[in-house]
Amino acid sequence: MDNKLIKELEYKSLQIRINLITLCNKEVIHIGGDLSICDIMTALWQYKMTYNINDPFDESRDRFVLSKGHASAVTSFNQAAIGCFSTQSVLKEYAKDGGRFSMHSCNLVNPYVEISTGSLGHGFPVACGIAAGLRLKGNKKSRVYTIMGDGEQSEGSIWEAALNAVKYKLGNLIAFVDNNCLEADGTIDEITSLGDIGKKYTSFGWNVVEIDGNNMSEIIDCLDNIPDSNSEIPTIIIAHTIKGKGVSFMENQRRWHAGKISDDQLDEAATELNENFLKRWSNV
Ligand SMILES: Cc1ncc(C[n+]2csc(CCOP(=O)(O)OP(=O)(O)O)c2C)c(N)n1
Repeated sequence: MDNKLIKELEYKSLQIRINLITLCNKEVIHIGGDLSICDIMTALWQYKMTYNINDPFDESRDRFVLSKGHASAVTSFNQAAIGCFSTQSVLKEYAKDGGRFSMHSCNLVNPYVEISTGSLGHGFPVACGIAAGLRLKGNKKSRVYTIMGDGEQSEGSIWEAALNAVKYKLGNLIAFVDNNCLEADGTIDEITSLGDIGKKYTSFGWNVVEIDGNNMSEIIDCLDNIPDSNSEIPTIIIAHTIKGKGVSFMENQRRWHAGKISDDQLDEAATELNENFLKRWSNV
């Protein structure tokens, strides 16, 4: 693996985390689930996806559907990082009346949002529909990426869509499950135990890949090796992650599903994030 690339992407991911905690000091955001997918989102938006920042409706774009729609802030900051709008505008407008950014992304006010999500179990079926639509239109290049939560797997609509993605041979669909083992009200095992998620999707006929979703090398290796968009089998990436990843007082804590942090907590979190990045790369 190219160390320079990984360091660069980890640095970008660090910047997104700093933006997230900065916003979290001003507004209540879904910080736990934003942080768990931060590395995947950075790799998707700042490395993998084809996207035209000047035309969010460009037919040749890859599509992204945030099925776990509450992780809107990490999406907006990544879109800002590639130039869709400024980071300052996200920090300024988030959760404000008339603003483009809110706790669940809305495509009526922000054209860079493919579809509005927030009601769990809706994004993934729509992503399947978009993938089928691209096939019907003869678009052989674009892929559809979507990220679901593991708690979201308890929605029945997920499994109807999982069946149909195989039936319609949607190899242009790449789905992630953010397997952080925690929901809003408790652990996955306490609420609706999932058993082996990978085995379930395998039995449905999906191509299943398992990665550490907070390890940039593994994420890039996985994205570099996903099947061609013309292939006939949809891919699901079970990403083992940590809710609140990178800020130790938030990690694996139900309390930090959503919330706001104090000035002192912001200082503590920023110091930890910056120091860990420097420690990790100082001798490489
Ligand atoms: C249909 C529906 N039911 C309930 C909620 C409220 N809700 C928002 S986030 C969440 C927990 C989701 O857990 P998970 O999918 O594991 O995502 P994570 O919190 O790990 O990001 C719940 C229940 C919702 N948004 N939609």
